Amino acid sequence: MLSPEGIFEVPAEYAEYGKYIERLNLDDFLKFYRDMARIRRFDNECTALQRQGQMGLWVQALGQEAAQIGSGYGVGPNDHMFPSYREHGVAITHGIDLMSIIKIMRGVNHGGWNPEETRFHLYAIVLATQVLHATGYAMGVNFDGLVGTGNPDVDQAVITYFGDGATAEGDVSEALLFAATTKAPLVFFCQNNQWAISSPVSSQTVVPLYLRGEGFGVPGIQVDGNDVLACYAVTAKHMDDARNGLGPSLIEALTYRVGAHTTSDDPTKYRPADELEYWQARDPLLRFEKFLRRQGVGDDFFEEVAKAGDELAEQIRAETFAMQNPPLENIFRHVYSDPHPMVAEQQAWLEGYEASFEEGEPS
Ligand SMILES: Cc1ncc(C[n+]2csc(CCOP(=O)(O)OP(=O)(O)O)c2C)c(N)n1
Repeated sequence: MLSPEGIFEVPAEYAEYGKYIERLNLDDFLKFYRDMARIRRFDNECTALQRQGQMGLWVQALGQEAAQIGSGYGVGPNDHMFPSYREHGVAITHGIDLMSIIKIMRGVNHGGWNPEETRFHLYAIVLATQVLHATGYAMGVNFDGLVGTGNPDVDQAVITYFGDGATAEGDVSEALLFAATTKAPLVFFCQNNQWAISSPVSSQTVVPLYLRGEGFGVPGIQVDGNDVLACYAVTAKHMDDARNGLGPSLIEALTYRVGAHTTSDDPTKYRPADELEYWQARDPLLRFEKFLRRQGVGDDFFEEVAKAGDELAEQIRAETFAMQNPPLENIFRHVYSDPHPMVAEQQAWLEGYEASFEEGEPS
């Protein structure tokens, strides 16, 4: 759809998706670009902060900005999102405070946001668990009759994000089956970034991943995951279909993890350099910049975006360095909804242990 030269065209057989792009105006395009640039700047700054000891770990989304910003904007205002651990781009399209992501990676917050307020659920480190959580949630939406009423204030859909590696977990197959048999309003969004740490996608599947759902009755579509407009259109259409009662579907976004798996990984040990070069030539921001310049967008805009990125980075750094450790009792606060004697015992022990430092070395 979007060529490396920035020329945009919707093939005739995908005209129904093209309608979603026709509704967009230049302001929407600029918003997409701003957010892709913003999340990339955030990502690079967080990598630097981790290297300086401010976070235990950082998980980069470099190269996946179009898949995340495009799909994020395809999710409606009532819909719920169940991310994995790399979806910082989706998070900003729904107003999540970026500092709450840093708090998780710093280990001072167990979740960082309240799904009741944001509809963006907790990051899931245990692969594919969120896919089952999303399926259960979507089944509940169905049971509550919040699908296909035709009332846009009522109808809801659910989207879940997972990687190519996660598809090898039984959880994804179970989720596809439950979603299909209950006609759950759920979009499975697989970011196929070609690698699961050091395992290539060829070790996870021998057929394209978008076909994985067919045997379960979940139709799939493959999209250029480095094309923000295509990702937006495909997600928006499939979320509309789910909300309207047409059941689940699977989107495979073909993209590439340009950075390391996490700051604990060194991809030069297992990834061929020419593969990286191939994908860097298809960088989602560069492609979209070419598209915008064709629309007459000039240097002023790109300079403004770069300046905003510097300001964001400065703010993130200042807030991270100023971050205080939260009260110790937070660790125990959300284990159970009601008090539990074993949790109380553990809390008392930890408080005593911490207090022993004030008196000298712990015994
Ligand atoms: C159940 C489980 N098994 C193994 C791991 C260790 N692990 C963390 S990330 C990862 C690779 C995931 O790859 P993919 O699903 O493609 O997502 P990506 O990280 O590339 O976005 C593995 C094996 C885990 N977190 N959870």
